[in-house]
Amino acid sequence: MASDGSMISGHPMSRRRWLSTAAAGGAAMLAPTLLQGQTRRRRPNVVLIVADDLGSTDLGCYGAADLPTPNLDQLAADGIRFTQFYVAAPACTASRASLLTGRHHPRILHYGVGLEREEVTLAEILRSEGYRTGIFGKWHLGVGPDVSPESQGFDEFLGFKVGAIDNYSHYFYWGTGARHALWKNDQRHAAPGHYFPDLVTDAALGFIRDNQSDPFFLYLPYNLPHYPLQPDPATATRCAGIEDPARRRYAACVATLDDCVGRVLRTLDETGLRQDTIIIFLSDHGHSEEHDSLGGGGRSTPFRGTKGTLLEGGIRVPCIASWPGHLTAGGVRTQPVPSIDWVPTLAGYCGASLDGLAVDGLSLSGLLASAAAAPTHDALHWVWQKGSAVRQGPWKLVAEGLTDVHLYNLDSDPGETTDLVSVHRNVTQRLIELRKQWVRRLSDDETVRRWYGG
Ligand SMILES: [Ca+2]
Repeated sequence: MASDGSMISGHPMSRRRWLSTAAAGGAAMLAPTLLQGQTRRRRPNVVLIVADDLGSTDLGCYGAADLPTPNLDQLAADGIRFTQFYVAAPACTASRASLLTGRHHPRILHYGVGLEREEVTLAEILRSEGYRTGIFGKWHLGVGPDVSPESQGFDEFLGFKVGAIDNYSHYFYWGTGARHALWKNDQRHAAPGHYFPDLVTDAALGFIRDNQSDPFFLYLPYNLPHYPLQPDPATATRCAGIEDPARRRYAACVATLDDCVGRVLRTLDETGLRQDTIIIFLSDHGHSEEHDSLGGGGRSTPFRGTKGTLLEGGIRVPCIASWPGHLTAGGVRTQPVPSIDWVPTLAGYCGASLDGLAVDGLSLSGLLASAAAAPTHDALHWVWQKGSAVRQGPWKLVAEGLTDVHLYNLDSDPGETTDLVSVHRNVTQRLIELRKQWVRRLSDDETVRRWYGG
């Protein structure tokens, strides 16, 4: 997914150079405050909560009446809910990489390794402004020391770096054998028997309490409702009445996630930090129907598609933004919004400069302030494996390779059921041309050439 390309130009300055420049700027900014002893208005905290494989409409506030999600529903009631929010890719790593950098994923991933060491994350951007940074949960942007959370701007880390673990033994099960996968900062960490969602929520609450007097960035990528489907047993009883066993297992995992988010929200209330805290919640992509998800259970109704597809059910996700006193309570935004816009938006709210960084996202501050604001981008783009998609206005082109092309009108056909290629040939050609232009611009990027083996 990407913008219309207007911001795609040039390469970012080297990471080391940007960080040293930012550090000098941050120190210059802080010095007068310290010297004059003035009380400056507190900069907002940022709490970024990511669900793992949560379906496009799988919250009560998105119409899923059978899922008990009171805390996330309340968060939406207290803030702004997006109805056309798009992640960068229908898979974990690419989606998270773009979310944390504000850049198109083909530019920033070293395939098989992780997020490029040179990329500058939101954690680095905010830390350069004096923020304390913590990640508790699933990293999944690389396992080596050069691509670990601590090398990408996080002061504190508790969690795992791979795609999925057992929630009690903390072992990774994919590949050729089981391996212990729990880390605390740069060290292996043993906590056998401790339920992982509770472990990371406890760490998050400690982080909030420890940083009450200074701004912080708390990144909470939960591993729920991702398989293995291991909900909190007590929470699961609340979903016992759901007839379909796959939906029941999935619902219990979503309810467990909602309980964890509720604990974070209560702690922000108890510490008096809620008014000073921007909370963003989103899913990393649509629900899974992979073999290990035991029949799925997630839904994207009225959309079609799942994790791994560029149909709406793969890339359109729930997203909520809350900042009491700053963002309208109970607001709804219907404009198409890409996840790359959060980095410039949050950097702006936190007073952080992006000078020298070639960020592809655009600030949502105008759109958050006004429901009538124009969309931030003229067109959105996605590329995933051999597939690609372009959205402009109501039109969406979905292609597999260069010749298998489909056109849908999302206003009249959100389920992407009626292919209009033969009816609207001009629109089809226009979107194909937009895709060509975008790929051409991306192809100038060295990382993209590596991604595609060019
Ligand atoms: Ca995922």
